[in-house]
This record gives sequence, structure tokens and C-alpha cells, in this order.
Amino acid sequence: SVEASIPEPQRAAWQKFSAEPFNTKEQFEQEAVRHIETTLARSLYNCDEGAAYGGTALAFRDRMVIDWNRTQQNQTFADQKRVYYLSLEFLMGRALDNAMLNVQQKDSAKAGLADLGFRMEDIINQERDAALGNGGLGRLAACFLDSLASLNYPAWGYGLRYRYGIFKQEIIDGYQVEIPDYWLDFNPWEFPRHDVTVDIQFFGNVRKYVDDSGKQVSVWENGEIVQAVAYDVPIPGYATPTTNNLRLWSSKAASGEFDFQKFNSGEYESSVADQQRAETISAVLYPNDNLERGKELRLKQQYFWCAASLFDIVRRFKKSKKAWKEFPNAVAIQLNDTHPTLAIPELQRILIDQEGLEWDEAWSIVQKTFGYTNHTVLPEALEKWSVPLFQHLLPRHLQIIYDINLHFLQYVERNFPKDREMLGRVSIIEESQPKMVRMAYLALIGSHKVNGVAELHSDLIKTTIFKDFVKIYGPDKFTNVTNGITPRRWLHQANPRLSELIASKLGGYDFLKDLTLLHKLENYVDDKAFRKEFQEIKFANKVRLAKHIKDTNGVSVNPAALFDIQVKRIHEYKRQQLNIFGVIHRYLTIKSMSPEERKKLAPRVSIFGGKAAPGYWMAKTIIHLVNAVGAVVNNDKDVGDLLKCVFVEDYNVSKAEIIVPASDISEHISTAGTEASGTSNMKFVLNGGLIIGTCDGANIEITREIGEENIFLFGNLSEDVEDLRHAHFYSKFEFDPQLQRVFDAIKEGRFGDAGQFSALVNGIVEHGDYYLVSDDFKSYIDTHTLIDEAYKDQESWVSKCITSVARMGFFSSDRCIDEYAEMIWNVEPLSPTKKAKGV
Ligand code: IMP
Ligand code: B1N
Repeated sequence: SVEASIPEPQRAAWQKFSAEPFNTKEQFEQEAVRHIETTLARSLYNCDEGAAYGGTALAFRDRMVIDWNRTQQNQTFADQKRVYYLSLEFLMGRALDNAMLNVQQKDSAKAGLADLGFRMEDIINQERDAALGNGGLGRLAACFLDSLASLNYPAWGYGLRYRYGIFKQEIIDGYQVEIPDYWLDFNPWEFPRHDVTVDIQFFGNVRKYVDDSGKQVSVWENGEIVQAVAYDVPIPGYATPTTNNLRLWSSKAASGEFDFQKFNSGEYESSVADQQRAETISAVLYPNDNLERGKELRLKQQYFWCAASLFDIVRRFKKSKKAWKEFPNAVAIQLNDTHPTLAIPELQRILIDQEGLEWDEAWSIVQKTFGYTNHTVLPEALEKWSVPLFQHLLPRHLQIIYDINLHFLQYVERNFPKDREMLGRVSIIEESQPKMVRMAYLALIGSHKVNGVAELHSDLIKTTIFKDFVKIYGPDKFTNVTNGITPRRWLHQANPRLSELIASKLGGYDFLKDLTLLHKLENYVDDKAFRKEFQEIKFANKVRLAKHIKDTNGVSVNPAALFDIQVKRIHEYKRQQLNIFGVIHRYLTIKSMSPEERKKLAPRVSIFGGKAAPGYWMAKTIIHLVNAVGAVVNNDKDVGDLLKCVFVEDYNVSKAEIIVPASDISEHISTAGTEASGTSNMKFVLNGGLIIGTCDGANIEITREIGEENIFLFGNLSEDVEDLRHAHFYSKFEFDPQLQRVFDAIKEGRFGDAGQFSALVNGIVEHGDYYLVSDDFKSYIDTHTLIDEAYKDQESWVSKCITSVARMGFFSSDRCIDEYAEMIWNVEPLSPTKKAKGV
């Protein structure tokens, strides 16, 4: 170890002055004021909320860094197996509140800030979201990091440091407008590591020769080099000193600032252009969710990030001086969908081209190292890269992929000699024009385990996209790990009063570490005082959301109305169109009622939120329709408080923290078999809301856990989807008259020019209704009628809500991470030994 070589006087000086974490209000104030005065160069007289946020964040950062350094050192010494979670997206949201909670110093900070004249909540709201993700897949990665640290697993995340995260959404005249999210001008949570850089090659050619020992050698050369620079983000665990690392790579020109020769010869612009081209790689997050468009820059991002991460992981392994065959005992790499699949041929390339291992030995190491999580079966989201593009950008990797494929197909041929057709079906290379590399097959073949993210989805991948592979490898290669969410952010932070109420009954906050303890709440379902407070908390959360809606949309909504919420990415498969058609149906029904009938109705607020991919025209049309309907309904005197329809702009993690605790009902209504899991469904139920949903993704397991009497399920089942789709083309299908009435209202122009919405309506009426909106409409509407009735019986409603919360323990991401650790990674937690000062 390095320590032994450090002379005693240095060691003593270091130990005397090495930092100690603050633990009191006064110590916090001292640290915050010092940072405001010196790091931020502000004074008492110009310390605004922004500066107070900066000082607070830096004080907490210092505190976390002490634990972080110790954790990293401890993990290095312990030399246990580590997990590396590779994800192109980490949708972290804000960090300060989470840091204060996890290091358990929120009270000191709150009191300290009050002394300095600030309200904690205002300071927390100063922070910008770290929005390096699109939706569920990226937020799952963030929940996993929280659980990995909280459970003391030695684990690192690896991702890209995008200069622009997901765009900010503005709604102008009812349309989505995208604003770039330049979020890095003040980010106290990252540490640039200008000493940790990796040169990444693109393009070039492969030279083959036979060396002195008669061995075939391949050299990838004459490429263009781009430099990867590491930025580290500390990830604190909850109520543990374990603080893991998220390493994000940023791209820059390898030749330094710019090419001086070009500069001196007057080609200033082109010298700067090279630099800009390099920086483009990590410039922007692709804003697509469940869609891959095969763009060259995206493939460059993927290789840049995989190659830098693999280099770093291999470098760390080599420090241990172990034999290569030990690599899978030291390293587990999880591929978050197929986006990091290039890590597979990259590790194979390192092992055979650079480390001189034989193919078979290298390949066995590769397969043992990787695990692959599939998050979607939607055909438009399955990654395929054109062979010519690959050949151009990554010539050596294409050769390796061909070799992997050759070995694999020979294996298949030996084992299934009678099924010649199978070879074409399972080949990594699709024989199309141009040929394509099927990344999901490569990921599966290069991994030892493949998992789906909810039971139904894990079953579906075995019967659809990977059917042949179940025959080839047997069923044991496939497993399920149902998604989960971190209760720290999604219960305690988002809903502090509910968390406090639960803690008061359960005798403390242990449930934040073991969510199954919530089951004890069932004892309080009939407890009058508990029920009352539970209801008051829900009401207060609705008041808070109503205020947000008033402030941002100018619409007044009644917090006593039933809040019906659908917030998620806008996508046809998620069927926000079904929801808005339901709202129109409700509106038309109200309009046709007498004043007496109207009095019996339960008032509703339909709340939508979510971003559409900038190029996804149909999704943007859905947003426009929601706003057009809102403009009519919200201003109709006949309707008044009975129905409001609002679109909350710029849905993101910190807005979710306000919205999720405020639902009575939330909607998870994807066409059966299309939503792999969903995770917001879990968040809403954990916060005491009920859900309306299809038999899809994790809805099915939520139903199993909370009981079918506590959820509103509707619609066709996934096993019937194919036949129904088929029937749309072969039998003239009669529309539900209620849906017809909705379409007629749109066509009459009651929500503005009908032409704007014709593609949306015609997709259903004329073009096959791929997402089965017409098939599920009646059952959807009828179920909402049941919801109206159920909500009127508040006593039974509250019982359902409390019972559901009590039964949600299974959906903690802590459970999920323990399952990955045991079934896929074979890693153990590492107990965080508190080290002496300065060691
Ligand atoms: P890496 O594994 O070399 O990337 O180092 C990551 C972090 O682990 C470093 O910043 C240190 O905090 C810690 N670490 C790595 N090697 C040593 C060591 O030899 N002694 C103490 N700490 C180390
Ligand atoms: O992953 C989530 C699931 O809960 C959701 O059901 C699922 O839709 C989501 C390509 C994706 N699957 N695939 C993506 C995202 C970006 C991209 O470029 C695909 N996202 C999901 C967590 O398991």
C-alpha cells in the first residue's frame, strides 16, 4: 500500500489537520459561511438564496467527500468483487436534499439556515435538476445508485457527462417548445479529474500480421483520437458512511486546446472546429425514450463511454496484479439495456489484441463478466446499427463481432443441425440491405444472465424476441428482477409528513432501510386518528400541487376534487390519447346533464404531464389536444369545478416530487404487453394514491401485493393483443358509440381546428388502431365510473389507500439490488469501517 511509504512527519501533519465531518448546527453554519465568503466571494450584504444554496451545498459536499475518500480507500484495500453499472442515462434530480437526508444532518442545516435568515425549502428549490435521462430507465439507474450505496455494495456507476441534459419543455399556445438545458454553470456535486483521462480511437483501419511466434495479430491504427476526461459525483448511502462513485465522461480534443500549427498558419476556424467536433460527443443527451434512430453521433457516444469505462475498470483490475482468469471474480458489469453493448467486443478486443489472450479464454472471461438487462420489447426501441457505419467508425470491433457471431452460429449449428432456418433468425447480423448488427443479440450472447424488469415482461422476452435463445441456452440464462424505487427520495423526501406519520406508528425510520416493515401499518387501517391524519396529509399535498398549477398554468383547481394524474413520457403505447378521449367523454356527458344530475357528480381534476421526443409528431399532437381540451373545459361555465383539465409543463424529477404525493388516482394504462415495468405506478401507490391500470408491467405484481380490491384494472390482456390487432384489418370493426361521440366532437371543431387532430383520430379509425384504444375504451370509461362511485365512499377509499401503502414493501429498489447481487453479480456488501482521522 502507498501509506507505508509516507514519512512520519508528513503523516502527523496530515492527521492533525485532516477534515472532520460537521455534526452540529454551529459547525454547519461555520462551514456554510466560510464557503459563501471565500469559495463564492459573497458577503453578508449580497448573500441571496442562490449563494446560500451554494454555501450549503459546498458544506455538505465537503462532509460527503470525507466519507467518499474513506469508502474508496476501504473498497480498494478490501479488494472484493465490485459492481459497475453502465448506463447512458442517470436521471438524478436534485442532490442537496438527498445528501442532507442520507448523511442525516438535515436538522442541523435547517436550524443553521434559519439563523442565517433562510428557509430550508427555498434553498432546496434553488438547485437545478441533474436531468441526464429521459424517463424510467434513467431514473431506475439513479434509484439503483442510491440503493447500492445504502446497502454498502462496492459499486460504481459509469455514464456520460452531457453538457445539455433533457430539454426544458415550455408550452406555448398549447404546443411543446424545447429549450436547451445548459445545467453545468454551477454544479457543486462534480469533481473534474483532469488526471484521469483516456484516449479513445475512432475510424482508421486494421492491420494484420503474423508475429515471431506465428500468432495472428491485429492492430487498429491511423484513427482519430478523442480524449475522455472523468468527472466524479459522490453518491452517499442512507444512514451509512458508504459513499460510492458515479463517474461521468466528458469529451475533448486530444491535441489539447487546439491545433497550434493550423492556428499559426491562419486556419484558426478549422483548428477550433476540430476541438468542437470532439466536444460534440458528450454535448447532448438524445431526447428519445423507447426509440432508437441509428444516428452516427449516438454510436460515437456509446463507444466513447464504453471504451473509457472499460479502460478504467481494466486499469483498476491490473493494479491488483491478479491473473486474468480472476477478472470475473473481481468485476461484475451490468448493461443497462443494449446502449452499452459495445463494452462486450471492447473487452474482448482488450484481452486478445492488447493483453494477448487466446480467443476462447478471453471470451469466457467476457461472458462471465457481463449481465444484460432488457427494458423493452417495442421493435422501434431495439437497437440495430448498420454494418457500413460500424465498418467506418469501429472497423476492429466489427471484425470481432463477426468472429463472435461465427463461433456462436457454429455452436447453434452443432446443437440444432435440423433447424437451418434458425441460423438466420439468431444471427447477430441481419441480412438486410444494408446489413445490420442486432445489439440485443450481441448483448445476450456476451452475457451470463439476461433479465427483464417485471414478471410479465421477463416472460414475454422469452416467448417473443429471445424465443430461439431460450432453446439454445436453456431457460436458466434468463431471469426476472422486478424494478423498484428508493423509499428515501420517493417517500421520505417527497412526502415528509407521511413518512413522519409512518415513523410515529412504527417507532422510527427503520422502514426507510427495510420497506417491508410497512406491513405493520395494517394495524392502523381502522385507527380513527391515523386515518384522519393520513387524509389531512393527502389533502395538504393536493393543496401544494393546486398552488403549483395556479402559479404555472393560471388555472384554479379545487383540492377537494378527485385528482386524476398521468405523468410520464408522452408515447402512443402509454396511451395518453385514451385518457384525453376519456376526459372529452366526461365533458360531453356533463354538458348533456341536467343541473340536478350534475350535483351528484364527483368533481375531477385531470392532470397530465410529460415530454414528447422533439421529432415525435404524434406525441406532440397529443399534448396539443390535452391543452386544447383544457382551454375549452376550464372556461365552460356549465362545467365549473366538476371538471378541470391541465397540462403541467416541464415534468421532471423535482416536479414529480410534488405531483406524486398529490394523486387520488394515477393512470398506468399502456396497451397490455408494451410497458416493460413502469416505476411511477409504484411511487404513486407508496404515497397513498390508488391506480387505474391495464394488466401490464409491474401493475400485475402491484395487484398481487396490494390485493385486487385495491386497484382499478381494465382492458384486454397481453395474450389477446395480437388477435385484436389482426381483427382490425380483417373485420370492419364497429366503434363503441361513446368513442364515436368523442371523435365527432373533435371533428366538429369543438376543441379548435379539427385538422390539427385528424392524424390522431385517423390512426384509430382508419389505420388499424395499433394500440387498441377502441378495444379498451368502454372498459376504461366504465372503470372510471366505478372510481367515481368508490371515491364518494371516503371511508372505504381511505382504507384502500392505507392498506396499499402497507403492502408496498416489495417495491423498494433495495430488494431489487439484493436480487441482482445474489442472482446476477455474485457480490457481497462491504461493511464500512470507520477509519481513524487522516488514514
Ligand atoms: P482507482 O481505483 O485507482 O480509480 O481509485 C479510486 C479511488 O480509490 C482513489 O481516488 C482513492 O480514493 C482510492 N484508492 C485507490 N487506490 C488506493 C490506494 O492504493 N490506497 C488508498 N486508496 C486508494
Ligand atoms: O424502462 C423502465 C421501465 O419501467 C419502462 O417500462 C420502460 O419503458 C423503460 C431507448 C429506453 N425501456 N426502454 C427505454 C429509453 C431510452 C432509449 O434511448 C429505450 N426505457 C424503458 C425501467 O425499467
